[in-house]
Amino acid sequence: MTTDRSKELFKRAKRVIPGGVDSPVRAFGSVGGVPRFIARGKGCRVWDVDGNEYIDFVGSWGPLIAGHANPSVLKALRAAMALGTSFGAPTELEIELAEMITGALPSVKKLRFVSSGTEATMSALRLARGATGRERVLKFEGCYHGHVDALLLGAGSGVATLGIPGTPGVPASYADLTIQAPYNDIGAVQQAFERWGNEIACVVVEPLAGNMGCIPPRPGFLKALRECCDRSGALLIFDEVITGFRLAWGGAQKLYRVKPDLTCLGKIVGGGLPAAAYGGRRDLMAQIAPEGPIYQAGTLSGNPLAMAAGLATLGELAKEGTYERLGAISKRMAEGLAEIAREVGVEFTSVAVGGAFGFFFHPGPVHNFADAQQAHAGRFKPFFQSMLEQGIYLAPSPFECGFASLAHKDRDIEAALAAAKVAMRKAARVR
Ligand code: KE4
Repeated sequence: MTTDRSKELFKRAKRVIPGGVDSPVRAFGSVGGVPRFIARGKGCRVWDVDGNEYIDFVGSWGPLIAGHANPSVLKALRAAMALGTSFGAPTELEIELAEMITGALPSVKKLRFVSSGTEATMSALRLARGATGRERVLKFEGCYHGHVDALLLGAGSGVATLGIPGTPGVPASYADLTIQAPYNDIGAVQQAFERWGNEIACVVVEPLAGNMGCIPPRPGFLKALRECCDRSGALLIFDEVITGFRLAWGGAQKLYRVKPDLTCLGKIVGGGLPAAAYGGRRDLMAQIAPEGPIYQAGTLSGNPLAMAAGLATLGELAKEGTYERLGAISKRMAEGLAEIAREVGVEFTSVAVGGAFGFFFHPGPVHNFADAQQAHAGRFKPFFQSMLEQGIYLAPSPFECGFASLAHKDRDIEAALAAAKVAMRKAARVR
């Protein structure tokens, strides 16, 4: 496989864009080799600038659940573009998408569109602090909620501790207001509430963690968070930027039957264009300007092209049998990879929930970030590179998810598993 053009573009990009990429994970830092510059996509496949074809399990990190260049999405976009691209004024499209989302998620009575998941979580945090008059927030180690200062913390310590900045540029005073606990550790959460209960504005959680690999909530974990928040007057925020419309039509909150006070959405709701949203209880959303005093704004919020792409994508997902199909794809991938690992004799664990799947070179179980970090450090990279060489595009990090789409056919899954037979042997060579 030649990657000369990607190499050349990467060199050129690094002269004008930090690291040559517009988001760090795209630089292949944890897997090495040449990041592929993508020329085009169609269905579940993408082609790089050297003409190499890949079956894509990243789907732009989740949004392309209906597949690349989906005909319905393109048709909606063409119609919207013909009318203009942005007005900075209300349009009917944003009402239609808001009605569709609030119809799908009963806990979301009202919502506000923004342009990225980061904006959604940042705004939800400000709303929680403004509505409760409290300043502390509680998050979980290994959960990622976008590059929000208050949520970019350093590694946790296995118990609930006050955060330290996870990157230069975040003031210690911001991190100090954030408590971090291990995911799935309700004891640590209860200790945090015993110590800081009436200071905690909110708990923000990925109801299924997708940024430390794919780690589902343990039975009762989300319900226990709900109970801690109810007892203390803190708000429960579900960051469903990944899980929203991927795990079920009603998201993780439908699947796990726990009702948050606020929900953050992104990725799929924009159908591949920049759109995200935060929403929830009517009394909370009423506090957002101009209805209420808590300020939040955005030039391109509710952009009509993004609304059109989001509406068309959700329209595809609303069809009969969607989540059965997505679930079957993820399950086949997770089980197929595990079977291959067993045949090759490699310690491996995998999981599939709705349209998301993940795996670790780890005997399992993996319930939190500390477990995930115990995975074999040297096996993901050769596995990833071999899959890529064979035309299978996985997320270039062991701490991400695999994303199924409606465009993946059985033959695509079987091709990926055939490639995995070779890739797993490459991984097994690393002792
Ligand atoms: P954006 O600001 O990237 O649109 O969304 C931030 C975000 C918020 N919440 C969750 C649960 C997320 O997963 C994300 C972003 N996800 C990452 C990868 N898992 C996006 C890829 C990237 O950073 O380039």
